[in-house]
Amino acid sequence: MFERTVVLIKPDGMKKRVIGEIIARFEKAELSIVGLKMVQLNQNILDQWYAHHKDKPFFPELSSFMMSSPVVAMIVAGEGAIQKVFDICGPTDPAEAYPGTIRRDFGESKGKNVVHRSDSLEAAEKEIGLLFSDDEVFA
Ligand code: FUP
Repeated sequence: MFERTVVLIKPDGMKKRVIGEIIARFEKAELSIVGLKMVQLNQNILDQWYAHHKDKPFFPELSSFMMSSPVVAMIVAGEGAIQKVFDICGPTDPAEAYPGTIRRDFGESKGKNVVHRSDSLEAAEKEIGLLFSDDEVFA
């Protein structure tokens, strides 16, 4: 199924200067970038983005980290994009990820794990709505 998913390059990824490397991995997997920009996240967006984590003890730290620098936001699209992007990024904890995944190769911890990717089609559509206007989306 043709799907869209949202990837954020988090502040730790921005600092490591791996934007190009990350995009290249998606493109090499036959996925397309159909929306791309830099964004400064704020608390209002993060409250909605991480609504399912709002009561978790790590939420305040997660929020302040996500606002600590601008991030790159992109919409990655293609056949089976949700699963493909999951596989390319690896699991939340870089220590549990396979070598060759973005999180294993560049991540440091569950918090500093370089990228966000949508959990599901529903999450992707919600995230696209939070960050992109209609004229910024090209598929
Ligand atoms: P993921 O879907 O892999 O981004 O992971 P989650 O939705 O479970 O978590 C969202 C973010 O919360 C992670 F990217 C980092 C942060 N987090 C922590 O900082 N500590 C934790 O124990 C779990 C998640």
